[in-house]
Amino acid sequence: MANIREIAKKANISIATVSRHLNGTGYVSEEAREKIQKVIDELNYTPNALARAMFTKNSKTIGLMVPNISNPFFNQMASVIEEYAKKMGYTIFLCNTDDDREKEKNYLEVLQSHRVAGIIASRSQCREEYVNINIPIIAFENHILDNIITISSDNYNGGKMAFDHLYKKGCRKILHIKGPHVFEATELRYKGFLEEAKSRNLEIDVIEFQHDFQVQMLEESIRSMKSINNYDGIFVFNDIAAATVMRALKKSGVRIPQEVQIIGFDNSFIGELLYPSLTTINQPIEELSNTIIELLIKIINGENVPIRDYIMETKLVERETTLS
Ligand code: XLF
Repeated sequence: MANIREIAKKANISIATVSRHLNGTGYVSEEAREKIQKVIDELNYTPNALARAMFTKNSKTIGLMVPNISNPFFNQMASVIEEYAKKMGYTIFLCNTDDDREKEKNYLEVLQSHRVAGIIASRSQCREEYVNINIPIIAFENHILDNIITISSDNYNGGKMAFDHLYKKGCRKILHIKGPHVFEATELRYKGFLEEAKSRNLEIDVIEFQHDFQVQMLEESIRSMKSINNYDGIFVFNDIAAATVMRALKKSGVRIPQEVQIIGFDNSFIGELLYPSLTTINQPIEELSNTIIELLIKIINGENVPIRDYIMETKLVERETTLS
């Protein structure tokens, strides 16, 4: 059987372009596509993964779509899922969607063409794109369709705990830096935080970040907040964004926690590496990840799994960015 190298040579196109075309990832011009396809037809070529999948009903592969591969929370999640999957005889096909609907749509097609056994869609930005997909799916955080299980942390309660902690530590001029409104999880954190502030009759300020973690953009947003130094307590929607906020504050000479106390959300590994170390709300990453993959494999194996929201408990982790 022909291989990629031969196809590339015969079509006079680079191996990388042929590979992008076969995997359905990245840009390939229409002209190149046509040339490659012509050679594929002539040589009767079938990509390996597909060839294997054609003999069995589907591959022993699970598609894991993460929204932001540079966020430590999703690194940790992917590692736990991969470990569990491996034990169960599956390999993971990792796709980074960048919270981009088009990218996610494209990956969905690629995963289907590779006949993956199941899909984990984290913080999905798509809905109707999933309607006719006949592959078991589990959603993390953002809901997709009524017949798809959604797993998440108790974000609402986490938001409440964050406020409660800052309040108990004496903060009265409080800012919440919330996540993009298309993230269901951070909307719930915001709601819980606001609800708790209302119950104490305290007005808080809120600003929204447009990205989960893109240092430059976060720093630009922070620079445009002239009054960031006026607060004595800040709740940031996740740990990685909190790290960027801390850096900006420290650069402008603000002392943490003496002048401003900070609380993040996730309890990803960077929290402990920061100085001062970050007080945060723990998302049970192991439990979340194990539940996601365990339920998905059950569905793949035809077991009956109740379709509902699975919500895992959050809890406060006190470190040095809040007063002891
Ligand atoms: O989607 C939310 C926002 O960022 C997710 O749980 C995270 O907290 C991960 O950092």
